[in-house]
Amino acid sequence: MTNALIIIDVQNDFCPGGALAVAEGDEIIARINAMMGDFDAIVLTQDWHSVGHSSFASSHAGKAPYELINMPYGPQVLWPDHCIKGSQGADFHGDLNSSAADMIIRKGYDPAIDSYSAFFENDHKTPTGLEGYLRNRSITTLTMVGLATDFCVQFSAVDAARLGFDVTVLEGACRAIDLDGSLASARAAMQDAGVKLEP
Ligand code: VGL
Ligand code: ZN
Repeated sequence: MTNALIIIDVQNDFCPGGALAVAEGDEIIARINAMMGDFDAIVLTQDWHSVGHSSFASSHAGKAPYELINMPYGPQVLWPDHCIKGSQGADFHGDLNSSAADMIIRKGYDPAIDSYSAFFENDHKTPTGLEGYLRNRSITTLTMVGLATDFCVQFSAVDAARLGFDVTVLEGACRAIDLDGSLASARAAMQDAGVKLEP
């Protein structure tokens, strides 16, 4: 068994003070740093959007953050502008031991489509390349932590389980946005997909 720790989007914009702050988002960092030594591979993901990205409410006249719209690939929550490539908000949080990463995968760089999952864009078809990287390294077992439980962690975990990886999400090392019950539905979707939820 070869295992990887997949650390989702521990970036300034998802931490307190950031553009799309997740409550207590920074409180998971010490635990994540401390567990890095238990894995054969460390993968960090980074939400990485262009200015004017289609997931931003500011790109749609008359729309406000957290409204839902229909995109060609399905429903899309509109977000405040966040994680603009190269910006300080898109940087990893300064307390995260990001130098331990073997691989950094960026997602959401196509202006026309959002990408919550580390494996596929939100059309559920266009791959990011992470699956190939993990298979080339004979990695079968994934532990996922990071931000946000109900968006990028959920989509990444469900895709990984569907691809046949053995997936555990450590909920205590994640924090949620929790929009209109999204945390409860994310937990149910992960369990239905065969993802193990542990504290
Ligand atoms: C995320 C909303 C928009 C996440 C990324 O990392 O969960 N959520 N972009
Ligand atoms: Zn985003």
